[in-house]
Order: sequence, then structure tokens, then C-alpha cells
Amino acid sequence: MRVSQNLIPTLKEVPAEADTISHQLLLRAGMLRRVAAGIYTLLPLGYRVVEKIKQIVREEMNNAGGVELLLPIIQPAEIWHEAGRWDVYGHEMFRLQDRHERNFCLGPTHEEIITDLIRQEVKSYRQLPLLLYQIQNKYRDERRPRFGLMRGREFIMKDLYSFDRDESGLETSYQKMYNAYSRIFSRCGLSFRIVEADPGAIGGSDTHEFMVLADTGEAEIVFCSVCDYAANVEKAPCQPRTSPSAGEFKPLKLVSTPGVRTVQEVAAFLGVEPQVILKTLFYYADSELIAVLVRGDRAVNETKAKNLLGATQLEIASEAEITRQFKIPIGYAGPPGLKERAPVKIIADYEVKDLINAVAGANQPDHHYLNVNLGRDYEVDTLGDLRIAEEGDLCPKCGAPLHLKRGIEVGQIFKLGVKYSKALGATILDETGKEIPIIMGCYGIGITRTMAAAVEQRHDENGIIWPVSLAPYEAVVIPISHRDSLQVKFAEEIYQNLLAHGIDVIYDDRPERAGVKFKDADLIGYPVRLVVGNRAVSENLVEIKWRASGEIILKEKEEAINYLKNNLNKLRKGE
Ligand code: 9G3
Repeated sequence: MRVSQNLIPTLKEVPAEADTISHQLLLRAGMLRRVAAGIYTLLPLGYRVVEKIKQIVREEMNNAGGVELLLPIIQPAEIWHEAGRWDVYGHEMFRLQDRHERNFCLGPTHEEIITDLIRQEVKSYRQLPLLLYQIQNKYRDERRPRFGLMRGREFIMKDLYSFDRDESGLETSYQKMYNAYSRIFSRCGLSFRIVEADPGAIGGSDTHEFMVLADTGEAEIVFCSVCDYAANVEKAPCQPRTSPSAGEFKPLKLVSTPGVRTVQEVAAFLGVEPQVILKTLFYYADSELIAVLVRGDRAVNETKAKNLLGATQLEIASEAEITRQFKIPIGYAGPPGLKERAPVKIIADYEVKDLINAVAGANQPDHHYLNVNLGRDYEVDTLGDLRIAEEGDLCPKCGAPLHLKRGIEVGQIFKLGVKYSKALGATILDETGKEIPIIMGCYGIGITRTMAAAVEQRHDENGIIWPVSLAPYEAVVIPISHRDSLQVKFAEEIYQNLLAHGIDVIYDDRPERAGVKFKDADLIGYPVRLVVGNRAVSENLVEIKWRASGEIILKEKEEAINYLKNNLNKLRKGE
């Protein structure tokens, strides 16, 4: 491949739209272009990276017994109605009508479609287990698409679905995928953690997420410094870090706190610690109004709240809405007298039980209460683990301190059980002729998100540093002077040689200064670059520079080929 034949529109400046480093670099490296919010063109070099990721995924899925097929992007509403999910996802689902005004959606996922296929084609336990997968575009109308490919509205996913006759079969399929995913992300040269995750609406039992560690990741994970425990903070259980404080209940006291609303402001104004302030947040669990109480220095874990309430959707209630409807001024909400103000269920984190003589909003403008005590001044409907795990919380497995890191979720595996096979009647006859529902699992990898995650994790101030396994080209050949016919001839020869030896090589034959070509090579992130200058012509020497290490060595032309072949071979297996 010659650069002059390709379309690689590199940019010097950072485009304003780019909101994370991988987005900036993929745009600047001429690999990605925005068409609309969350919708992108993969330019030729970006496309090559995605194809390499797909190939790694395909090889490992096939090794694990997966069989590839292709399900439609456009899906009839009927099947989603039958599975009871057409109305669950609201605006996030792209919906459309055909010319006969029949309803369809653009597939955000494919459980319904593949279960519909299986209920028609699989009738006997003899046909199981089956591991069917596709690599297909997905559509989700994100409220705030951002971070380029990391949270797009159209993206490429590999989704595999396992079909087994019983739980132990599912366990086997699940383990196969767990191991295959580990191999995939290692081969992609990524540093990742496998974390326990929350099954969410899917329900079911086990679920794990594969997180590429990156400070810009949207997901937060906790992991133990001693044992192998790691979990998405959404799921990580928290022990109360408090002990019931002795102290007798002091008399409730109303104090004037004009214009003092946030925990920080109240703490400063009253000269108390955030830990003794009660934070009251309002949510709608499906349609029920909920007040969640946590200690002032903690954050509400909405996933835990949703699970505690058994709700499908949990939405934060706007404070303005609460003020308008219940005359509770913004920033002055509190549990004493709350139930008289609003038909609200109050749930509280375990630590609230140990809060003696707390500070809380007085549900009236510019006033707080001092010495608020559970049992005397208010009641709660349920106590539970409702806070987000923090640095230093104790490992639920071994009790050692937990650490916090951010990550990018690139894969997730779920045990579905019979959720879809029951809803859609996908059953088999077992040996005794008894009809039983098929046990399912589902396993996703964000293909385009993996590309972005690789850039988040592997870049420097000059640009992207692709692992060899994902690089658009493994090597780039650059003549110092495009006017010097001997240098050009030499560069051509070495380019042809590398091609002949099966190396993924690109030749920068543009009529440009060498400096421009070097900057582009570093920005795009080719793993290795071969420079052909005067010493090539006079001493048959080629300069070889490795992008990741910055190491530069000189090799005679013939040696250079073997040296590259050996080193690239080693690196292809995952750095
Ligand atoms: C929808 C919409 C968005 C969705 C879903 C459905 C996420 C939905 C969960 C999954 C589970 C697994 C197979 C591959 C791995 C993940 N967002 N999920 O079901 F209608 Cl609009 O997709 N699916």
C-alpha cells in the first residue's frame, strides 16, 4: 500500500468536537470522521484496525466452539412485544415504520431475534449445546453520545448467545467465553481487569465485565490489593464503616441556614463534618417517589437502590419538580416530617442507622434541624446497602482495603437462564420427552469501543502507539528525500521486500518533506518505521525506529528484513 493511493487525512489541530484523547487522536490520525452525533465513518486506516480486532475475536470465538451467523439489523416490533421489552427502553431504541406502517427497530441487541430463531429450529436436547455469534452493527439512541466511538449511537458489537439444556451446560459455556475473552484482550495488547458486575434488568445470576484500565474510563471498579476480588462499583457490596455511636439523643433544634444548601455549605456554615449530615435525594422507581438517605460524605449507588426496590427504571427526580409538587425547597429536604409532605417511601443506607444527632434539612426555606435521630424524629421503610464503594472500603472476600480505578467496559458476559426462552417459548424435549426451556447466556464485545480503548491506553504526546496486533500497518517505509532517485529506488526495494515477506507495510511515497512523514508516522502510530537516507545509498544501511520504545537501530538492508520479521512475529502475539 502506498500513502499516495490512500485517504489518510491527518490533522495538526485537535478538533473542537473531540472530548477524550482517543477521540482526538483517531480524528487527527485520519482514521475517523463524524457524520452526526455518535455516528462515524471509519476511514481506511481505522477500518483496518477494526478488521484486525474482528479477526482476533473471530479466531477465539471459533476456537471456543462458536459458530458465526448474521442476524438482521432491522427487527420487527412483534418479537419485542412478545418478549415484553418493546416499551422498556423508551427513547434509547431507534424505531421506524415500513411502507405499510408496520413497526420495527434498529437492533440495540439481539436476544429476541436469536431466541426466535432457536424456538423455530431447535427442538431436541441432542442439538445442544450451541454457541452462535455475529459481528454486527448495533443502534442505541444515547441521550448524550460522547467520547467518539466509546459511546456512539451506531457501533459494532460481537454478540454470542449460548444455548444449553441445563445449568451445568451454561456454566461450561460461560467458562469457555470467560477464557476466550481473556485471550482476546491479551492478544489485543490491552491491560484489563475482569470484574463482577450487576446483572441489571437482565436479572439472572453471574455476570462479568472486562474493563480496560484507563483514567478516562466511564466505569469505576474496585479491586482488592490482596485477593483476586474485583467488581464494578455498581455491584461492590459495602460494609458500614461506622459503629453505633453511643451518645444520648439531644433535643431537636431548628436553626436558620439562609441560602446554605449543599452538604459542603451546611458543613462549613454549622461547623460540622459532612459525616453527620443526612443527604436526602429523590428518585422515581418506575413511577413511585422514593427518598434515599445516605451520609453526607457518601454517594448514592443507584444500581443498588434499583435492585433493593426491585424497580426496572430508576430516575433521579428533578429538585424543581419536588419543590413545585411538595413545597420542599431545593437543598432543604430532610426526613423529619417528610412523610407528611409527600407520599414517599424512605430508604436509607445502613450507615444512617448509626447517625446520632445528625443535621438534616427542615423541609422549609433556609432552615435545617440539628440533633435528628432515626426512631425519634423519623422512620425509614427500608435500610440497605445503598452507597458507592470507596477507596479503603473493605474487600468482601478477604477484608483487605479495596482500591478504586476507572475502566472502559469492552466486554460483558451474562448468564441469562430462561428469561428469553420462557418468554418466547424456546423449549426442547429432554431424554424422557419432557419439554424444558433452553438455558441461555449472552456475551458481548464492543469492537469499535475496543479500538478506542486501545488508544486511551496506548498513546503519548506524539500520537497513538498501536500494538502490532491492531496496527493499521505494522511498518512504514519513508525515504528522506523524495527527489533523490537512489533513495527512492532503495525505499521501493525494501518496501517490496517487506511485502514479499508477509509484513503489513505501507510506503509513504508522497512528495512531502521527511519531517511531515515522520510526524504522521508517529501520530498514526505505526509500530515501526524504516527510514531510507544517504547512508542507505552509501552504506546500504536502513534506520529502524520502534514507536513504542523509541529505540533506533541501523541494519543492512538484507538483515533488516529478517530482524523485522523476527521481532514483529514476537510482538504479534500480544505485547
Ligand atoms: C434495548 C436498548 C438498549 C439496551 C438493551 C435493549 C443494553 C439491552 C443489555 C444487553 C445485554 C447483552 C447481548 C450482548 C451482550 C450484552 N442496552 N441491553 O438489552 F432495547 Cl435500546 O444488550 N446483549
